[in-house]
Amino acid sequence: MAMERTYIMIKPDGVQRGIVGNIVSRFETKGYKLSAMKTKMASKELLDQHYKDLVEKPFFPKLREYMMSGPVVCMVWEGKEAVTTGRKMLGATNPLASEPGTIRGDFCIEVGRNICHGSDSVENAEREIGLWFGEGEVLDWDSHSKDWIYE
Ligand code: DAT
Ligand code: MG
Repeated sequence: MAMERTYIMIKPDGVQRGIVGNIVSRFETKGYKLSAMKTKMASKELLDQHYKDLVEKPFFPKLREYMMSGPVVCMVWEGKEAVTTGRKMLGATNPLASEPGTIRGDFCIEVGRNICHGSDSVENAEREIGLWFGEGEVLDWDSHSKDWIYE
């Protein structure tokens, strides 16, 4: 079975508003495996790399300022189709277009305060995990639930 890892990050508004537990709980109860988690203050350089395709956009300075305004929670979740499913669980980039039941659909209103990030491809997930986590921080472990989650 092809297992994937995705990089999920709770942005400063998600941390400030106390939504960390709810977001972690959704991925946990879905059946995904937590491979890494930590709090961090994002640096300008790290954000420029993370959002490398967006640095020329007019909204980028505000996005960077928002992302540096407080701690973020960095996580790696692992499981079958974790990247695509993680994006579905987050909802659309613009929270007003996100379906109820998704994280953005349930908890936020504006695109500039959309509380979470999720990798959009397996390739980008690997790149982002490498940016936000150091050697040895992402763990490979066996979940005792795996035979109850996967056939
Ligand atoms: P996503 O976070 O859904 O992958 P993205 O990678 O296109 O979306 O953009 C990264 C973040 O940048 C997004 O979560 C919020 C912000 N952003 C995107 N488009 C924007 C816009 N038109 N105006 C303001 N902020 C925007
Ligand atoms: Mg993106």
